[in-house]
Amino acid sequence: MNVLILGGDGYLGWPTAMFLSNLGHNVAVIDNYLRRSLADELALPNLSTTLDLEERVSLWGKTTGYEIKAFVGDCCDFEFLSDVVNRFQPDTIVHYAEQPSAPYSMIDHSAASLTLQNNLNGTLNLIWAVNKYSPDCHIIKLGTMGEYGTPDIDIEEGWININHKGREDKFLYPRQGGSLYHTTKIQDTDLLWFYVRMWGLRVTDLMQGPVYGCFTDEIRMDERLNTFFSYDEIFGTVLNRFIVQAVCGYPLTIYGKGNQIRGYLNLIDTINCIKLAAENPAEKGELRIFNQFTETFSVNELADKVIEAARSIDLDVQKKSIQNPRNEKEEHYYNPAHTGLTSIGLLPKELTNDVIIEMLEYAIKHKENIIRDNIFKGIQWKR
Ligand code: USQ
Repeated sequence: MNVLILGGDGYLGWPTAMFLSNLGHNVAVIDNYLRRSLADELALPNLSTTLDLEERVSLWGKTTGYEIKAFVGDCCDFEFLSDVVNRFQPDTIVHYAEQPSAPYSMIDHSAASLTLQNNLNGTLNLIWAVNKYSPDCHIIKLGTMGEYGTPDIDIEEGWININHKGREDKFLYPRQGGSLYHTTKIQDTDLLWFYVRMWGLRVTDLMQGPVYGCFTDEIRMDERLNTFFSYDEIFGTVLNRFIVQAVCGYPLTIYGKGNQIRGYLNLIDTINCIKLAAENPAEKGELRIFNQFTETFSVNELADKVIEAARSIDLDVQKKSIQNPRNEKEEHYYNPAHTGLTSIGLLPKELTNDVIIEMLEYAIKHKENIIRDNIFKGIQWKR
């Protein structure tokens, strides 16, 4: 397949590009380095240095003999995106090219505006470029479990049948995002659903939970092929943050009561889910939705797992509840369905002691790069 990855320089985009390339697909990536420049502006470096896209594809070529084409440019530039879609003629487009951080979207008006404009215009441009130049192409869009929020009823896989006054119809499951970032993902889903109905596009929307991890088979080939590993309050997901906190003796930052439950998955499962979705495309005129996570944990459960694994390598780790900078429920019901991806072949990788220890060892190796002041700044979501 010709696979075009939007946001191919990111935490998930780059490992996905290598994985699909290594399977023999013809892969091209687009990125405008937004994620790197936001982190640079806020002085929030990764745990370890990462090559830029051009260096990455060059090293990938030397390591494997496979070519990944890199286009540096902005998906919000319609002419640029259309030109790449027209020239590359993708069978599948994986759309990661969004401002990916919920905390970033809550910093101030300018961050909110950037998030809204970047995420929605990029998705709109993609839809128009595909419809004009590659209408059979399968769009795989990264959504988020956070689109559903934490309702007091079971979360279905994208859709819900509603029986109202004796009549029944199927609707998108109700959405209620917990941050502006999550709200832009809801709006993405609405845009895609509108154009699926209007123009018969072929779309898979993946409702992904927080991802953890830093290794894939391809990264193991040469550590310079690594992906971002963020541990700061803005760009780090919670388990990656806890790993770094554990190795630098910073008490694990439990926000509030720590009973917030989310559906988590390993980076390896993310790239497998993309592969499975690409190999089993949605039908034309279908918006297919999968809930993309493998296990649910509360924040306290995650912290306890890190503490236990750390103890086995003689690291003494504490956890500490701090006032929650976010505006979220700290006690809630959470029972989301997630059978779609396993039904097309996903074999979930569990969060075992060994997985945590491998991440701890990676963080220990790069311990000298940890900037403790970046771990928690307490950016308030309430105004
Ligand atoms: N949390 C803590 N302590 C911390 C950091 C986070 O208790 O130091 C808590 C948060 O309050 C939240 C949970 O851990 O309840 C998860 O937080 P997170 O930062 O790992 O995840 P989130 O901000 O929701 O966003 C991440 C990704 C985003 C993706 C989303 C999936 O950055 O791109 O869409 O996970 S989900 O959360 O299911 O919406």
